[in-house]
Amino acid sequence: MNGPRMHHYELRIDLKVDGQDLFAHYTDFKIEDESNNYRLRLGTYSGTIGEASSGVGFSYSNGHEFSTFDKDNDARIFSDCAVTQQGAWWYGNCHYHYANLNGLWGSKGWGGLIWYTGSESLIADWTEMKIRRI
Ligand SMILES: [Ca+2]
Repeated sequence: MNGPRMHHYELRIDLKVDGQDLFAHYTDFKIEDESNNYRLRLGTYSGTIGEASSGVGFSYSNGHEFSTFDKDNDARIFSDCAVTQQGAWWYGNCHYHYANLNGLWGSKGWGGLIWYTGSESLIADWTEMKIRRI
């Protein structure tokens, strides 16, 4: 084998929504290197928060590069989603409402810690992302 040994990680996201504890789990979690703008790679979802399809929730960000206010790596040509949504994230075409856990803490609206399940938009009061080597 050439190069460093590749380890595999799983990801768990915990959220508190209106006092209720919810979670999302992904079988694989990988962030590509700087030359790939820290592109996100996610495995299969399971959990209690809900993702009706792979295009919503955090799975929406799968395959997207990481954007910050000074590094616009999103798929939207004429704006910087990290600026307009006030938080760095793996944005695509600024569909921040699918999931944005780097939104404005304490905001109860679209700019908050939002998660779209496919049928409803949840605003979290608290979130935590944890990885574990598998
Ligand atoms: Ca852009």
